[in-house]
Amino acid sequence: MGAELHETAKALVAEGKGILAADESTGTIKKRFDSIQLESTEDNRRAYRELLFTTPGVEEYISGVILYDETIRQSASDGTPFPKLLADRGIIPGIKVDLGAKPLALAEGETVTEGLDGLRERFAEYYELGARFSKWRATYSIDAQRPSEYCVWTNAHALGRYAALSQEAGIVPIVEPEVLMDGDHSIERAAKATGRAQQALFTELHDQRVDLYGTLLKPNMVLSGYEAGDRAGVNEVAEATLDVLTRHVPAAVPGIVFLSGGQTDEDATAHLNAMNARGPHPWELSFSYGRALQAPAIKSWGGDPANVEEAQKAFYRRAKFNSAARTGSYAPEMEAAAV
Ligand code: 5MM
Repeated sequence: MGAELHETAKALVAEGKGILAADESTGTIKKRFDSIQLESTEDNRRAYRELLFTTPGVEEYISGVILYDETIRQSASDGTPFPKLLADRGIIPGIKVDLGAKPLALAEGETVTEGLDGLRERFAEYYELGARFSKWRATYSIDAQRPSEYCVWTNAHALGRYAALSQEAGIVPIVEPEVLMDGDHSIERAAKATGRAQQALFTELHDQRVDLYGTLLKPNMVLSGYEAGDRAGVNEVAEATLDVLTRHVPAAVPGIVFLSGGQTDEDATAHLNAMNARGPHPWELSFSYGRALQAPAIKSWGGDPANVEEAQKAFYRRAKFNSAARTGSYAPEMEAAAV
């Protein structure tokens, strides 16, 4: 089983490829649809995911897709189940298994991610449905008192339990400790909090016998708070993020797949590019973007079947640019050129 996990983890960060996070829960996808004045019905959600998953040529840049519980059970309009449709194109199906970040008891303003109860049985079912990797996201806020050590360790412990169960089921875990960038904090503060969360996470993964060669890390980049006055530029972000990763992420981890966390799509690409331009690194540096891969596509689509082709082109473009960012060969001027 170890060998299979290692192969899957490596395939997810294969040269020039990254992951599409299409695991928006029902509440989150409703917010995305609200922005295009579209009702969030099951069929609209299905149609939107079909648009993404059938984008011509995107398999050149996308190694895997993170699905949501509803989506892994849905099918394309020709009746092909989504996991099969993806696997037939050489894209690995994945599944988000956490049940969301909930208020952490006795810790105002902090959260703990739920979903461990019954997880072994859910993993067995997801494996049958075709999932070969999974994801669990913990969130941490920054302010004068936060993140607390209590929040950091509670989430690290849950991430460890999740990752161990995932590997037991033959499914590669993607551990996602997301330090949120809301607030006016400095990039130094973000670096400290991000490093702290990662250090605790790798302690728990080690103690809970998780095989790092069969695990991927999905971290935030280290940025100034979104409301900070003088925000750090691309080079500073790349250097601060690399510094934190070098200090806290063991080289046994085959790949680091960043989240975009509310950055503009172009910023998310430029930051990844700047980090890879400073390579080689001990791990592959790739992407697992939700918003930064989908934002232009959802806008072009607007819920109208007549716009499917345009929307697919928009998604393809972002996938292609992020693929270029994997080798440090992206340039912002490419945005102006037709793809
Ligand atoms: C796509 O958003 C995912 C699901 O979020 P909810 O569970 O809150 O609905 C999220 O986990 C996502 O996979 C990551 O946070 C990365 O997405 P972004 O948009 O930050 O790149």
